[in-house]
Amino acid sequence: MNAPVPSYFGLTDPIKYEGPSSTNPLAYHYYDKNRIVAGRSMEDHLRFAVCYWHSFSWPGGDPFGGETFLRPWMHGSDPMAMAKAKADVAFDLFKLLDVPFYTFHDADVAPVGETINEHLSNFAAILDVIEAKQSTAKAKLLWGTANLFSHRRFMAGAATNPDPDVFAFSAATVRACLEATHRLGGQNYVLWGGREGYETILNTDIGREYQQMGRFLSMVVEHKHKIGFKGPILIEPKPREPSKHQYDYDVATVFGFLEKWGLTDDVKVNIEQNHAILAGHSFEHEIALAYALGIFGSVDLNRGDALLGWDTDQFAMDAGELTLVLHEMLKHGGFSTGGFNFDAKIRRQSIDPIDLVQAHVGSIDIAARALVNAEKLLNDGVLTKIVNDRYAGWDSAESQAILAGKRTLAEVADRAIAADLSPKPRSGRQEYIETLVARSL
Ligand code: XLS
Ligand code: NI
Ligand code: NI
Repeated sequence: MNAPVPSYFGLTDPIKYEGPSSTNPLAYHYYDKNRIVAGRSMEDHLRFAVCYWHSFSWPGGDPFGGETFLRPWMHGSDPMAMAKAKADVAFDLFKLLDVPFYTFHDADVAPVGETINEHLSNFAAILDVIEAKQSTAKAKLLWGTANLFSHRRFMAGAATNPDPDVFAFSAATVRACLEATHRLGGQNYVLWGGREGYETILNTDIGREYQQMGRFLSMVVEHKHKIGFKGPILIEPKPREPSKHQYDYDVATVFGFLEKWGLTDDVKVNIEQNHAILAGHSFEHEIALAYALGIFGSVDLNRGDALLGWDTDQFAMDAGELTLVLHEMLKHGGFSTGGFNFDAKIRRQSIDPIDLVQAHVGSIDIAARALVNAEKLLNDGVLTKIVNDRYAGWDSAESQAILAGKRTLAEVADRAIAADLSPKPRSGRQEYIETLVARSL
């Protein structure tokens, strides 16, 4: 399979905005990229990225059956030619969707090598191809990352592997991917902990593994400064799958780890909806907490299935959930270097080329609609007022003195006793607030 396949999707013109009354399923009904919402264009707010792995490298398999998609670029005898054909299709989709960004792992774009030198030379060759394509494309790199989990050498982890040779192999891979990201002008660099975790305590020394992981991350940050890469390193929390105990469980866990290693200035989080719910949290909880802790970075936009306990990575289509997420984001000014990356895969029965286009168009549209809803909620100010009123007591001079460390426990206690306090419970008004949100959708 050598020939490029620019017409794979059967479309030539980029998807256009046609407005809410359009009946064209392949048009944007809400995503009007130049429309200004809360002071920024929709395109600049939402910063959509198409991911390489699910969209171009995943064949549609599940534990019971193999590929269903039969992508032409995944069949052939020359892996380099196949990688080039894949890049043609990928940049074709970026253009059709008219998105500003894309994302990849080394293993998505180039053939995986057996030795580190073979691996790096494959990657270097494809990097030239990608760089040339990007130079004439609108889509730029939102983030790059390394796949340190698919090959069997990583079955016991990468940085946390009991074998230091795997640690070194991983270091060589991450250095190459970080430098490639820098060369392509990528805005962030992502580390998902893949197999940084364990299956059974019977063969595991957690103390060593944490230390290895901390040192690895610190080395990545040191190298980022050395080469002058300005973007943040992003850790992507995930609680389970593939390993039973994943060390980057959720935003709170990652924050504790970053604090221990003194890395909160350089490392932020890439939050994924499906990972949030696998951790027993909501999407908006993880977003709000990351902002509160000062480590919000980027978002992998997808959704899990409420009835399935694994990472189904479906395309996000829930306007209600996205409205809450975007409301949290707008309160804090939204993305800086991050964006909404479609870490999402179409279902394995969606075998027509156009299904890949439709999935992105639908999810882009719903996120755009949610952005408008969120702006309205924010401008109405009702939710902000409810929360501000609820905490108003903490704005007093005395309360602020407590928080600033100017009062002791005894002083606060004595004041309570002197005033003979008897706090009056107040309604949380949850159903009223839920009604306001539901009516706005
Ligand atoms: C897997 C992760 C992965 C990261 C990048 O569950 O979401 O896709 O986003 O390695
Ligand atoms: Ni992800
Ligand atoms: Ni996922």
